[in-house]
Amino acid sequence: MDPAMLVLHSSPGSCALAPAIVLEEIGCPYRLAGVDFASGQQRTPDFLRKNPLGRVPVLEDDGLVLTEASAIMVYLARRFPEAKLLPEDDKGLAMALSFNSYLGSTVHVAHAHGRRGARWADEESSHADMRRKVPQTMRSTMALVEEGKLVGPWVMGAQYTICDAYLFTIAGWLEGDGVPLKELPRIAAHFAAMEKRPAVQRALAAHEGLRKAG
Ligand SMILES: N[C@@H](CCC(=O)N[C@@H](CS)C(=O)NCC(=O)O)C(=O)O
Repeated sequence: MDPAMLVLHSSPGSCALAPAIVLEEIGCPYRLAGVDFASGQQRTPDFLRKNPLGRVPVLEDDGLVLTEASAIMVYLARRFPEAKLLPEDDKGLAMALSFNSYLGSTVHVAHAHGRRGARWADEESSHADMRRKVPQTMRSTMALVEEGKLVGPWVMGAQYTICDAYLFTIAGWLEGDGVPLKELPRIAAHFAAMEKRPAVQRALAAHEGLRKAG
């Protein structure tokens, strides 16, 4: 393998789909390295050296080991500016970063309360309480996206950006979190438009390949 080749560590169904979509949109060569959650590969010493939190995504690029989906997407968009995946003006850039920060720090955390309650509490009764709350918090946090943050047709308006990859990834969790996508028609339309993009189809197929291999 070319040592300079980008490597994205990912797991099917995870937020690492978003940077995988960004890589596919850019069209640069990269390797998708599967992390098998079922066997606890994210907690092996080898993986913990890359991310001590034991989480995907992790991007490796020529000595750089980068965690956090939002940062990885910004890094990729700036490393490959010709793909035009970030607004160039200050206000547009700030709005894009604001949107992705909201998804990462608020919506993703609401989702994680469903399956990863042990991050925040020890008692099973606390985990059960957190799980019950997920449909409500996912609905209310995504309602803000539906009602204003998503400009349309893409998140930032006419320009397709890294925000679209992230929104698609998180919108894909809604049904499993007890929120029918049809209740959020603008997000549903965005989701359908994303599904038509060849880059999105390639990223999904690559993750399906990881699922079959795992
Ligand atoms: N804030 C991190 C969250 C990463 C995260 O929670 N990843 C999940 C998958 S979506 C994970 O690796 N979970 C494995 C575990 O908790 O064991 C980011 O945005 O990258």
